[in-house]
Amino acid sequence: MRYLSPALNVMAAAARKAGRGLIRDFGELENLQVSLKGPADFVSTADKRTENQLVEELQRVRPGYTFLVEEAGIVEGPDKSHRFIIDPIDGTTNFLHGIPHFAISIALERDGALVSAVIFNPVTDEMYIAEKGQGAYLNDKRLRVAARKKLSESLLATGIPFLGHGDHDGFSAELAAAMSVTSGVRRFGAASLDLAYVAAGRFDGYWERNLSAWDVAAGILMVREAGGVITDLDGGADVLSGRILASNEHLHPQILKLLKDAVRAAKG
Ligand code: LIP
Repeated sequence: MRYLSPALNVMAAAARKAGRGLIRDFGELENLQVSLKGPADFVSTADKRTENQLVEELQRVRPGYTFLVEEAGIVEGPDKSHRFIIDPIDGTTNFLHGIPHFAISIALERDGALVSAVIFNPVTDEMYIAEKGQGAYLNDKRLRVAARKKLSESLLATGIPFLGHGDHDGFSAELAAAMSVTSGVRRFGAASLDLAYVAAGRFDGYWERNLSAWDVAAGILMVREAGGVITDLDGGADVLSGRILASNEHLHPQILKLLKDAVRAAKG
């Protein structure tokens, strides 16, 4: 790992520490899956406990910073120029169902710009880090987005809207368009890891709507620092809006057009 700023160091250490607790909770879940009450309450407790632990840990080393976190929302600090954006368990539904694909996601903003990011999957022990201007890394390996230029050779990832969420017809049109011109579309269920996988060149592109800032903040920096392009679904800069498209510079305009045309055609 070539460069770890003091801030990134504390973020990675906090994620590793909280990850150990999540692994214990994930192990416990096996016993709860078969119980009548089910594991939902247990997971929501694990989610809150992990969030509290991360906030306490980071407040200790960076007193005064502001926080935007999934469960508690905004935790104001006197230092308004620094903000941590945290998802304690991204991929909660996977976690709940005993699927080992979830992550702790932590981003740091300075004066409104994303400057440091950590995405940690404690099950696979994959630690993704990025620092503005210093690149993105998976454990010790420098990350670079895939170089593919043709949609026909590309593997995309997305998020499927579910009960009570999102525009199901619009998404069906997008998916139909994407599956007919690419070599595949995946739905893995953790936005932060989808973005990390784009940064690592595993996925050639990823789009999703109805996300929250904590799902994507760390992943946005990861993709940028791996040389990728990330915009909202109008091609604009509002990437924390929760409607995002990440890819390389060759595929990004092609995917953007594909999705826009699909939605336009579906709306008639
Ligand atoms: C989830 C995402 C997932 C997305 C869900 C949800 P959570 O985050 O990462 O990929 O499809 O809508 O937002 O709720 O597990 O932190």
